[in-house]
Amino acid sequence: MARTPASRSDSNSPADAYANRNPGPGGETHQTATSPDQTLTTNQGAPISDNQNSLKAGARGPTLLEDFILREKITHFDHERIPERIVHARGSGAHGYFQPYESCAKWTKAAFLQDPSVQTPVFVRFSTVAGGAGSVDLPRDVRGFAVKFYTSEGNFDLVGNNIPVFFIQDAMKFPDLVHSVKMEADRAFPQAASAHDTFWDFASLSPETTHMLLWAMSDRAIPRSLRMIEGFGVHTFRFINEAGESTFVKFHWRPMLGTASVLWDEALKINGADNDFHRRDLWNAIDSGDFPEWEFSVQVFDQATADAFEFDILDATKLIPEEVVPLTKLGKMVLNRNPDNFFAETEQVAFHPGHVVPGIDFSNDPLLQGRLFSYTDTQLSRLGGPNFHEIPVNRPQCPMRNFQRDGLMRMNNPPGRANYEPNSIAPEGPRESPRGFHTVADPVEGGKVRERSETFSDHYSQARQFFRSQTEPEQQHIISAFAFELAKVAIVPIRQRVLGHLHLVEPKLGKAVEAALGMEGQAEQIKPAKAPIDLPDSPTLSIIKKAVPILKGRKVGVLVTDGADDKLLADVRSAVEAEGAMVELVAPKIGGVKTAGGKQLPADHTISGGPSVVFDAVVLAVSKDGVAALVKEAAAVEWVQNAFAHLKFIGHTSTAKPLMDKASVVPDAGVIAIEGGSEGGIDAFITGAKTHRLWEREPTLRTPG
Ligand code: HDD
Repeated sequence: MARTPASRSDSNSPADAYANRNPGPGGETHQTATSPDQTLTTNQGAPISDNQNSLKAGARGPTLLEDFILREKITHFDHERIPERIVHARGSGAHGYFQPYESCAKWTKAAFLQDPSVQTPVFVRFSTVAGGAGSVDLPRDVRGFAVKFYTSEGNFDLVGNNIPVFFIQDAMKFPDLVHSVKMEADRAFPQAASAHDTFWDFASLSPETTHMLLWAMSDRAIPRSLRMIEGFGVHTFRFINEAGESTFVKFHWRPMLGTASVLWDEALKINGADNDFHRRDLWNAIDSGDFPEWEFSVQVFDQATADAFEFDILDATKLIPEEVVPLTKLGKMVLNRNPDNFFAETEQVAFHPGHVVPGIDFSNDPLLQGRLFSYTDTQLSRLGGPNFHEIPVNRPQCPMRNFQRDGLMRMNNPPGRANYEPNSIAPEGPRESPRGFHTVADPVEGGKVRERSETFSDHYSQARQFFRSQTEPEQQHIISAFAFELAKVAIVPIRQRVLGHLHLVEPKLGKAVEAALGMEGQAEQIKPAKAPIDLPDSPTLSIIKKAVPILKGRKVGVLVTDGADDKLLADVRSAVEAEGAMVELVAPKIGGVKTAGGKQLPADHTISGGPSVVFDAVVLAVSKDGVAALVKEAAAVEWVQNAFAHLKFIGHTSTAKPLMDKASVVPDAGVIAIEGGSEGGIDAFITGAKTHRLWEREPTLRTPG
């Protein structure tokens, strides 16, 4: 499992790259070079004899317009890009499957939730929201979590996020929200950042954003790995069973590796060290057979529960605490195959909350209702026409037949005269079926109004509940995040308005952010539409409170020099790998080091190329001679300094002491001598590393701001 990045890229041999590994959902083959004849051809299939030189009038003469091979190649290249998604432009995809634990027939007739022996193929795309396609992986941002289930009764797209609530309550506000958070209109910066005037201007003038802002300023918005994020359908949906009975449902994904985040200072540095940090992590995990998994869970509730709830279940800025309606686990999703081609699959995949199947239906949530229009509309311009459902990654993997015809880029070739229905000339069909999709006959009444329901008007109570439910370190991070973002807001009254909202959420929060900004007493007085109420704490809203000790899926960086102890290195590696984690060696030179036993060990990274921010825990396995050079090396000192500042567990040899002293490492429970003795040892290091961070260290190192 512990394959090095070098060995991974070696596996991308031309033979692999050309292998026709993706026959497409319909089993059709795509043109590849797997045929015995490897001849390079044009798109029309004409063989090419020279792919290096254009056709010229004489070796030094002008290029001829006649060169159809050159023109085809350049024309195709000129059109290789399509408009990037207006939001969620940067994404990473993977294939896998979903399998239910047992039949969910009592709630839903959805075909993929009936039989525990049936695996339903899925394609998942994770994304950041605000940044462009080439932006960094670790901005402070919401993560998209979109799953396409290729069920036997059509595609079901669960187009969610890693945060269970949303910024706005009505789709009417989505363009404003997105305009405000993306690069500012005149200057085209900042890229992939909410820390600027326009976002906070909009947010502070839209009190409904408050609850989501608390989540966005929490560690949820800087995940350690896409394999460690939760996912939420956000809206209330409906399950419908065979009897036509409807229940409300909220969808949840829970990562089997636990939910985990990085620290903000670490996120900033990771973006510099490896701006593909999440994309690479997901790809490498799947490539090495360490398949990420999530449990699919639901909160199912009836009308009586909905009526008793303090908030409106149609309001996407509210969640239902797990303590109120517990989660029921329905099954597991495993991602076990990387895309063959990023563009064909991850870029062209078209999700849509309106892609539902019999057994699943919508609620009247006005945000969801607006989304039902937006997603098809955006694919029309993004993918160029109405036939995007024929692109292999979007195609259903069940029979798909109707009388829709033609249009740009039509791929299938329907035979016959019958392109209408009813018809008598094609008795073989297709025809309507009682099994077909039936919308719940939910009664509707009322005048045509442009109004926000009064039941949507409490914007602070759940934000308060979220803040109060966090541990002390998590609260400090939220305070710091607000201070960081607002410090980038140049227009002072905007800052003051935000502070006013924070006071309504929780005076402790408002005051702490004021203090961190050096703006004591400057909050604007804001009159809430509805006074907040105190709700019971919900411990499941905290990442730290529900953290489980686990090292699986993590990476331990081992700093080595010439003369490193062979046995110690081998013992560290086997202890880490026994936990399902991975070791990578960091050395002064990429050629590696010569161990005390005379063995040449290749390195995975140089010190500046593999800074400690990309690891979950570190080991300093340096020799006495080796350390003398490292203390004079700024990158090595910073490597150790950062590991300590980011609260990581540090295992070390006694010979590493000069380097730790130079890096101002103060001995604490997270600094562990791995050579053993009465305390410490590799086991103690592993036990500590499984808890990921020594939170007690943090107050000794930083104050909010
Ligand atoms: Fe959206 C993409 C999730 C509200 C309009 N959205 C998009 C993606 C995700 C979400 C994960 C990326 C899908 C992919 O990977 O291709 N969006 C959400 C969630 C929302 C939400 C969880 C609130 C609960 N979105 C929302 C609203 C609108 C849109 C209210 C418009 C009225 N979203 C879009 C879009 C996108 C999109 C513009 C851009 C690219 C795409 O659809 O395919 O149509």
